[in-house]
Amino acid sequence: MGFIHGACDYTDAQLIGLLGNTLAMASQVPLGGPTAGYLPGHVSRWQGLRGSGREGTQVAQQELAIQLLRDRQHNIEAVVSVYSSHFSNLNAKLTHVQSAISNISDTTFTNRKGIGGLRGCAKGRRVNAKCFLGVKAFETFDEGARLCGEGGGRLASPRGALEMEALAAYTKSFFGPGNWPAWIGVTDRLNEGAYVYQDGTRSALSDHWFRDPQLGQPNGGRQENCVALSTDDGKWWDKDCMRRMYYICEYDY
Ligand SMILES: [Ca+2]
Repeated sequence: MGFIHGACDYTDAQLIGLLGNTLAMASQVPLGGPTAGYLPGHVSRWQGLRGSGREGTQVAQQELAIQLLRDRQHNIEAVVSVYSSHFSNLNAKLTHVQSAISNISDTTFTNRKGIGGLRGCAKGRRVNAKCFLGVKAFETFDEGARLCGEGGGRLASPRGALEMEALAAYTKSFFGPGNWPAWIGVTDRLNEGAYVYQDGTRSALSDHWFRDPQLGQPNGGRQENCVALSTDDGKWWDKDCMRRMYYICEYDY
């Protein structure tokens, strides 16, 4: 935007220099006023000062230069005010855009959950308000969890005997024939011996571990902190989380 006053024909540096020059020249300026070209555009103001009878004095010169700086300052403040307003508007629009992106993200996650639930329940096995879906791809525990999450679900988290029985029956039919280990969403990574689901809640199941005089589970200590099912009998084994094996997702129904 342009400036209104003639004072703004000068830059700040020029005006400050002008004030210095004015003071320096004050003793040399004749009583007749500034010479032609000196303070261009402000001769009329100078002439107004002449009427006060102070022309040619140091005070008049200083007042004129100071007034020019004040005019300039006023215009700078006006410009700053306009830009502040623009920034305020931009900030409001940015907040609006961020809100829209957040809504889209929420909607996308909701859609993913919906699609995952439909797919999981169409191809997998429903029990209570969830559906289990086995995946025949070899992944680490964390990668399996991530892939289940991409579909809006999580690694299978059987809560209670009914869900555990349904999961065992489903995995036997889905992964069979044969016996495979498959990740479910239970670990004791944070606290050895304390088995929790991915949301941090404790597993209340207690009679699901594989029992054997030599190979009784869990037996891996701090080397094995993730739980896999054996797909022929649904028994739990603690395994090294970095091993790659089949995994089972669950989706909300
Ligand atoms: Ca462990």
